[in-house]
Amino acid sequence: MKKSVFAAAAMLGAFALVATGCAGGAAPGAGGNGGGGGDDVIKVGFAQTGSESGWRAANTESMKKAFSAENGFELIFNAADNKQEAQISAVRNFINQGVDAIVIAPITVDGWDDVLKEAKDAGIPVILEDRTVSASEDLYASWVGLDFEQEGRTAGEWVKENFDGKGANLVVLEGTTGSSAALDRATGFNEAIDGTDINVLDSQTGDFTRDGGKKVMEGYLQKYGKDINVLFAHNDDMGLGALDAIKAAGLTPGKDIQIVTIDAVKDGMTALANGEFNFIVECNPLLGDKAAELVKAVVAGDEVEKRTIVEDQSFTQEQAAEVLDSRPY
Ligand code: GZL
Repeated sequence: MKKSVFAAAAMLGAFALVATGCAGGAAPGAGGNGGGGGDDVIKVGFAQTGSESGWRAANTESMKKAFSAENGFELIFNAADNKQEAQISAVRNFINQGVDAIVIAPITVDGWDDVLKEAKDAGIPVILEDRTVSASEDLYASWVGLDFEQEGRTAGEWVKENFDGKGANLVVLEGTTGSSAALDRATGFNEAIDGTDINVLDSQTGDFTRDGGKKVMEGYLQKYGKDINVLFAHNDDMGLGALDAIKAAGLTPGKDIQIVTIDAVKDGMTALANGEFNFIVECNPLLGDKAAELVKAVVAGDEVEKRTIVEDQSFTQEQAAEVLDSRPY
């Protein structure tokens, strides 16, 4: 696609709930050196984290569906196997290919300043989806994602409501170390249980994977056994891996050890409906349409909101049973 030179303009940051337009100008770095098929096709490089969880599979499907040829895109997709260096080099490749825009689901918050500056210098706008970065906001055009801190807070409020005053022992399966999802969920959760008598026995990363959750839970069970009353897993997949370990230890998940997780993917909601999980906070992975809308607007030099938060909800066992068959992912 040919690009006109966009007037450089600072983006006015604005916090938006479910995407509302606000003042702004051409995105940082807009007006790159072009690329892609015909005049109107937008060539986009998408740097995905990898394929670590059911949530990631649903997010990838949503992104590929939105950035389709029929929607006017040529998509170059890269999954970085949850490795930050591989993801950064994928972004560098997109820059070298002269794409029209780059979308990133950043594995961790840090390490992005240099490559984002390279994209800006090349005149290629960057949109973040899902997780966030610590780099300056003027290095990317917009971000669409979820309120991870609120997700953690909602999970913590459920634990407080059900376990405060009982001297309960809790263990935590953390998400990928250094990811905004893990950092912010921990912040929200810890704020919610602060001041209660809930005792956090241990907190280690399972890297958002089922295998990671199973291995860490096996260690917890060897160390603490029946003393564990509650498990908070930063995502469904680690909770699902922990189920195997809990059953192998002769305990009943959902009863001997109550489990609260975040995501609300199909397998997690099934475990909730059948009583193995006790509460799930949703984290909506269907971000593709909004990300595609932002890319089209930014490449056209239109105004875009700096941040778009997609709404989440939460589910009890009864609610999961009611909605399970109608869930979109
Ligand atoms: C959250 C996302 C997290 C999910 C995990 O938006 O980044 O990464 O909670 C996924 O399931 O692996």
